Amino acid sequence: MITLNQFPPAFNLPNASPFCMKLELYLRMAGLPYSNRYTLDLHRAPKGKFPWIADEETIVADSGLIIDYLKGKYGDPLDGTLNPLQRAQALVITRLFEDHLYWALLHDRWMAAPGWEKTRPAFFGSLPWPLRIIVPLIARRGVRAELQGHGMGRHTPEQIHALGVADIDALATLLGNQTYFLGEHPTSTDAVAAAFLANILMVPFETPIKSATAAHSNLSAYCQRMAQQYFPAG
Ligand SMILES: N[C@@H](CCC(=O)N[C@@H](CS)C(=O)NCC(=O)O)C(=O)O
Repeated sequence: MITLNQFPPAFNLPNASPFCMKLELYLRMAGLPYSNRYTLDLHRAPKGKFPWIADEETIVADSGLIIDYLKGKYGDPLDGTLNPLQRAQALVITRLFEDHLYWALLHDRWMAAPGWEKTRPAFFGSLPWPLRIIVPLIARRGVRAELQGHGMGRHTPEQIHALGVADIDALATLLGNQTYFLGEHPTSTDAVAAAFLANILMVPFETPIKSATAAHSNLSAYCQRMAQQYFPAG
């Protein structure tokens, strides 16, 4: 049995980490049995980040590398028949979500006041005092440094929002009137897309990127469809 190690759920999402939600969604889409282990302890995480899995004796970290491992061991029911163009599209879409849009999302949650007001209690509210006060300050300092390191954090909030909205507009065009991002069949790219879009649309605070996403009726309908299909109870 696969054990999925991830943060506890927050914001009424299966997971408020888009990478964790992506992997859980992938496991459901691929029909692989798993159990969740919710934890805040990053010390045991092989790369210091969530998600990571234990599959009997095998430990794998990083959502993308875990999916590669799962495909190798259990087969590839979602992406096995993709053609080279679709594989290239999958890579580009995944990189856009994970290596660009993610950083705008991170800014809105951790740096912008409306997001931080909700993020702090949602992520750290269960900690005992005084950790409840200290840990968010340290974590926020770490995220600020990461945003600076990536470069997104060096832009003004207006520039960050313009960059994120441009990503969302491009993604809405790519989805068009298809049922899934690569056509009429779900693929692992939809695990990425649905997890990131839900983590933008379902958070309890308003951002220009959230408004832009909601304004694209194809993206919001897609999110609802994916949630109903793979997280019907949630
Ligand atoms: N490339 C990694 C990214 C994972 C990642 O960034 N996880 C974040 C949560 S969204 C994390 O664990 N952050 C904790 C930290 O950096 O201390 C993956 O695909 O799994």
